[in-house]
Amino acid sequence: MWNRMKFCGLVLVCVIGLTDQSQAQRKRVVVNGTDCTQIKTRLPQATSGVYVIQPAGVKYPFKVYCEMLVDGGWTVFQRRTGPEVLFDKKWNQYKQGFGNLKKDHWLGLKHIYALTKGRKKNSTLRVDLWDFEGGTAFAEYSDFRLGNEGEAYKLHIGAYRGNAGDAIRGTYAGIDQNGFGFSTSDKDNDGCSPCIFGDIAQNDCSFSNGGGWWFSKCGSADLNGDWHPAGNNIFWSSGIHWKTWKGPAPYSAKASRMMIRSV
Ligand SMILES: *[C@@H]1O[C@H](CO)[C@@H](O)[C@H](O)[C@H]1NC(C)=O
Ligand SMILES: *[C@@H]1O[C@H](CO)[C@@H](O)[C@H](O)[C@H]1NC(C)=O
Ligand SMILES: [Ca+2]
Repeated sequence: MWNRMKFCGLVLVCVIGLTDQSQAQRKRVVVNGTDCTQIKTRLPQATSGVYVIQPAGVKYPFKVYCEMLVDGGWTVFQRRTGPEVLFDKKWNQYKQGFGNLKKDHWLGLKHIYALTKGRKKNSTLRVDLWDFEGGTAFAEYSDFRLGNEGEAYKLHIGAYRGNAGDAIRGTYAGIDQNGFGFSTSDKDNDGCSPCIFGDIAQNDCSFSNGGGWWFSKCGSADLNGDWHPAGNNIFWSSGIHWKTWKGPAPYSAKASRMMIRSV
């Protein structure tokens, strides 16, 4: 270190050299892996919790909650369990993320994009749902990825499997959310201008359904609406809805979780 400083011609160069070095040191200490799947593969005894990850090709590390299950490490990007964290938020908050990683949160579209971008990336999306009667259901999709911000983080999913039904593709034709951009109350990509539902003309799915989502003529899935308590959780237009699982009366789930595993 002393030698380096002694031979530095310019003070500026010395300062840059030192800054670079301390950043490299900080990274070596803090980053646990490229995603939760890699952390679990490298260290099978790793337990569920908050980790720092840095996907390949992404400049900045960020924190995520890893669900370490027997079938691998899953990077959680959405969790709902109660009313504390409001999901009625605008575009920038859905982009950056909000909530508490250990509890209810949305990881952020820019982070989900970072986790799934790149030609060689192949991620599985898993949706877990809990009802108020003790039941659970899940949906899994292969080939999950998002478009970039210029494409409004449009949703791409492949084949479905599970027992919750394929609510992303919808309970009837023409409301498939696959391929649709993300909408919030201040960013409209919902395909309604307006949509006609019975005698209601609907312009803004984000406003009526609540929260941000990949709405397509609204559609059958929206896990970012308002959370409702037991006994008062049916018939709300804004809820935690997966209508291929519970319907046709809109049933708002007790809890939900969305997460990805790299293949
Ligand atoms: C993750 O990184 C933190 C901070 O460097 C470290 O304390 C922890 O042991 C790491 N966890 C694993 C599973 O590698
Ligand atoms: C991604 O992985 C799934 C499951 O292994 C496979 O079925 C699918 O064909 C893969 N897709 C691509 C584009 O490689
Ligand atoms: Ca609209």
